[in-house]
Amino acid sequence: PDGDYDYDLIVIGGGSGGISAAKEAVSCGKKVVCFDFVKPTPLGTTWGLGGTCVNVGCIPKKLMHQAALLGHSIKDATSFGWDIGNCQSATHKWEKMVANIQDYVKSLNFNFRAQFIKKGVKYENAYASFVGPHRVKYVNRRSEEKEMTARYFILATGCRPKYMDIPGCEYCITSDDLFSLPHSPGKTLVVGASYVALECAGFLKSLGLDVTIMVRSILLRGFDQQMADLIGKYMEDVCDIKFLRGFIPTKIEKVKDAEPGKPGTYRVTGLNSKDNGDEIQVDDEYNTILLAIGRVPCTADLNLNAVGVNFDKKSGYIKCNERECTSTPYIFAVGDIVDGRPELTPVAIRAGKLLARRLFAGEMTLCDYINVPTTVFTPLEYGCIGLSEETAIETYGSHDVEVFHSNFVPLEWQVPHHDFQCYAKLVCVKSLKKRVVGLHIAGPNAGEITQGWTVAMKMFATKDDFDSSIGIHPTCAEVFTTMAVTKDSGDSAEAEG
Ligand code: FAD
Ligand code: NA7
Repeated sequence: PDGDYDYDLIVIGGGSGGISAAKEAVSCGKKVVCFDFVKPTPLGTTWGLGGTCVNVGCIPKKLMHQAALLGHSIKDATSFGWDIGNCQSATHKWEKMVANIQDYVKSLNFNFRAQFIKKGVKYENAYASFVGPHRVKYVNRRSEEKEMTARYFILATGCRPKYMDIPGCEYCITSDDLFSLPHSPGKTLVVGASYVALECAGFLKSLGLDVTIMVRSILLRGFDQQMADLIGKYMEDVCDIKFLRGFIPTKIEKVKDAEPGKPGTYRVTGLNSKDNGDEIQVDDEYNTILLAIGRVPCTADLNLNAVGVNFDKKSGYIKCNERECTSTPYIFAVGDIVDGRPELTPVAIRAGKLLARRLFAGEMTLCDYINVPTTVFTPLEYGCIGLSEETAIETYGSHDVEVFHSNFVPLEWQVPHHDFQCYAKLVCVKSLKKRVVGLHIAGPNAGEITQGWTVAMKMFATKDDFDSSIGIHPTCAEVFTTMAVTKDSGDSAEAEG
């Protein structure tokens, strides 16, 4: 390595951002070490190399969403002539799903370790924190402590779920426990209305469980609220998920102990903002209480004060400039811990890779955080790119924003007679030749649909560009090529056949 350091680069955190940066840095010929250590959850859950996405995020979540979709497909199949016995009473085996998904996750953990070996990244399964300039100490599972130095540092320690300070919180689980839970969660109360809360509630209900969501205020804060409400309506009306709106939990009591292979039973007391502040029992009992009330950046235990890295003491987020640099010139940060960045795996991967190339390959390209697409994998998927309608109006003024929209019922829903109206809209700015600044769709396969349009949005496509693109018939995605009705017109947004 350059100078008197042990390594050119120390990466703290072996998740989406850290692994990407470490691999790219060794490709540039540098000597690199990556620390990854998972502190167990209060329940004792822990996992292997790869971070949140692989172990307790995107991957197991999407696979459980797939398990849920298959359940619905089994039911639809009969309308298309399949005779699959008494499918209406098809039951789901949680244990089998979890075992197979966890086998796959373990294969990914193994692959990450194999890639590190092949590429020459040194992997340390140890918890790292700063002891002084350019120097960390690291502690492994056996509590052995060592120190190491490097020229540069990349922090990519990610976030972990928040817990609540209420009596009985110790009985709750989070998404960190759910995906490897050894038994079915049973009757479940999901607390929170973030995308994590709604996705988990969605697949649990579709797998046949009794599910209630406790919502403090609105669904999907930060997302387009018209779309959020539509997703909620589908979950409530079509999936039959119960919503307790305006509630927060205040107390959880154990009614019955968990037994091997079976969850316990807990009574939840909640406070309803509409009930004059009186505490009320929200339901008799739940087997599982899943907290999904937000996530906290893992920065508090890095001893950042020892190296002068500024971070928000309350939220834990680190402020970085456009080059991913912290307030200390040789320390950088990527991924979920960076203030104001979309908390998504592909964003962390791209930021880590570009940062390594700027540090070690003389490149200049910055990570572009504009028009990042995302999808919420609720039973009815919601995909979006760019601005919500609210943010577009805040940014450009309502006089300059035109929204084109369309309801549609997917062709594949017609034969089994699902009559829920899916919905898509394009948020355009009139003074920019109707540039599309927001694209939103709630419908089947929204994730797959949304990805492709990202290229168009990156190229500043206008409504005319969408109109002159030819659709693929019969698909849901073609809705974006035929949108003729504006919200302002007040005309029906129902698609014509
Ligand atoms: P992480 O992947 O969290 O990795 C950080 C790693 O650092 C962890 O392994 C951690 O244990 C380790 N670590 C922390 N501190 C230390 C230390 N001091 N020393 C050593 N190691 C340390 N994103 C999507 O794009 N699509 C999705 O569908 C999606 N679904 C999600 C579903 C859920 C339930 C959750 C929770 C997240 C989801 N995400 C999704 C978000 C995505 O997982 C994160 O944005 C991404 O993992 C962030 O990567 P990261 O590198 O910042 O951190
Ligand atoms: P968010 O987006 O931080 O949302 C947290 C959710 O949990 C939200 O619905 C909150 O309701 C709710 N919440 C928070 N505290 C409580 C308490 N004490 N009681 C009840 N409900 C509560 O969630 P994530 O961290 O999962 O999302 C991470 C990022 O991914 C986020 O930046 C998104 O942009 C994408 P509220 O709306 O505040 O009333």
